[in-house]
Amino acid sequence: MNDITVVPVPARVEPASGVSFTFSADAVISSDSAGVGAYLASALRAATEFALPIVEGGPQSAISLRLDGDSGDSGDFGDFGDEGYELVVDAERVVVRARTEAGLFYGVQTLLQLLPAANGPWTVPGGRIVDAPRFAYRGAMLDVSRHFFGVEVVERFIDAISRYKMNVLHLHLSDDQGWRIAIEKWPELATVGGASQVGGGAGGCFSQADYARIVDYAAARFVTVVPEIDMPGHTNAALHAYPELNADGVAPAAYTGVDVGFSTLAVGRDVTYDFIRDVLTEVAALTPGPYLHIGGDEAQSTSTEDYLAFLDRVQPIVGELGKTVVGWHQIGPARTVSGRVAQYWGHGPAPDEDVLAAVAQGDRLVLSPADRVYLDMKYTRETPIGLDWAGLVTTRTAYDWDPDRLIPGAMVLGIEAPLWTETVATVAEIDLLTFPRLPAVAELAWSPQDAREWNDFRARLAAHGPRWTLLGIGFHPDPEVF
Ligand code: IFG
Repeated sequence: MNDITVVPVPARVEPASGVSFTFSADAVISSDSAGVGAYLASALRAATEFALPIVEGGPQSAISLRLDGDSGDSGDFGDFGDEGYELVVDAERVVVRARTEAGLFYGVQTLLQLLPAANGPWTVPGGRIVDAPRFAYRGAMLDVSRHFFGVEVVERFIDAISRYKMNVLHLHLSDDQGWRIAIEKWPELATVGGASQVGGGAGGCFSQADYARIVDYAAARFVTVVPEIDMPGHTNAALHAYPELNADGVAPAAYTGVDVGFSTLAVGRDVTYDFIRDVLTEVAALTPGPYLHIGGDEAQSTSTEDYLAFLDRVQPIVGELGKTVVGWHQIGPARTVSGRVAQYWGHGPAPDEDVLAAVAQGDRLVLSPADRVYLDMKYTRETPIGLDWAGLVTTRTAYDWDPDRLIPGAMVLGIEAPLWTETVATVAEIDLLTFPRLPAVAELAWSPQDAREWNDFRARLAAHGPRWTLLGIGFHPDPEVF
C-alpha cells in the first residue's frame, strides 16, 4: 500500500510490503450488507468480467464485507465511528469491516481505487487501512433551477460524489428562472413555474415520483438529499405562476436572464405563509433526511425588518415538520431555531457580520466559501463557461485551505461545493466544472488536515484522470495536476 492513489487520502495506511491479493476468475464475495455487496459485485464484474458470485459468509470468500458492531478494537486508531471502516488485505483475502453499511460502502470505494482502473492482473496491495471522516456533512449542490437537469443526470451526479465519500446532495429546486418540484396543492408551480430556464429553454420539473427516485438512488449510496426552496428572494418563478402571491396581485413575466436580487415574496400577506407551509409540508414528506434548506440569500428587494419578520414566521414551520433549518448565512441575524445550520458562501479574508451573528447564536456552519469551492467559478480566464465574481478557482485553490481556520469560533458541520448553473446547460459542462475540483473538496471534507498536502494530493489525483475517462466523465486537464 505504498504510493496508493486513493482520494480522499485515508486516515491510517499500514502497508504490508511484499504482500498482495489478486482476484482470480473464481473469486467470490460475501457481504453482511446485500446493498453494498451488490454495489461492489456490479463494479468489479464490469471491470474484471469475472462472475464474482455473492455467497453467504464462509472462509471461501475471497472478499468479505463484515458488519462488526464493535469498531472500537481497531487498535490504537480508536473508534472509527459510524462512517469509518477497516480494510485488511493479505495474500488470501480482502476484508472490509465497519459498524454500519455506510462504513462498508466507504471501504468499498477505497478498495475499488486500490485496484487497477482497467486490465488485469486484478491485484490489491497488501496491508491495513483504518479510516474515518473528519466532517459529518460532506456535500455538493446541483442548481437544477437556472438550467433544469433530469433524474438521470442527478443520479449520475450522485454516482460521482459518492465515489469520493461525499454524503450530501443539496438540490437547489427553486429560483427566479424555474420551479423544479411539483407541489400538489399548487399545481401551476410545475406547469407554469417550471416551464422556463436561463436562455429561454423549456425548463422542466420533477414530479414527486421523480424526486422520490432521486432520494432512493441517493440513499442506496448513503447520500442524504437536502432540498432547497429559496425564499423570500429568488422567487420569480413562483410569483410568475401565482398572481395572488404578488403584493399587487399581478404576476411578473417568466424570467430567463441571470440577474439576482430583484424578486421577493409578499411578506406582508397571509397567503404567502399558507403557500410556504403547503410547499414545505409536501417537500418534507418526500425527504427522509433531517434538513430543509430555506435559502435566504440575496433578498435585496425585501427590507431588513421584513426579512427578519419573515424568517421569524417561516423557520418554526420547518421545526413543526420535524426538520432542521438550513439557510444561506444571511439568515444569521434572524432569531435562531434549534439545530439551525448556516451555509457560509462569503469570499475573501474577513467573515461578514451575518455569519458571525450565526456563530454567536450557536448555529453550526456548512462552509462553501465562494472563492474556494464554488464549482461555477472559472478555473482560469480561458475557461469557456462559469463565472468569476468570487475569483478564479484552480484545483489547488479548492484544496489548499483549512476549514477549521476560516471562521473564528465556528462549529463546522462540514463542507459543500455548490454548482450553480447559469452558464451550465449540458452534462459535459457539469463535468468540466466539477472535475477535478470536486474530489479536492471531498478530500478536504473527509481526510485529516495533517494527512493533506498539495503535492501529494495532486500526484494521487492525476491517477484518477484515466478512471474518469473510463467512466465517461469529462474533466478540466488542470496543468497543475495532469
Ligand atoms: N450567488 C447566488 C446564486 C448564484 C451564484 C452564482 C448564492 C447563495 C451567486 N446565491 O450563491 O443564486 O447566482 O455564482
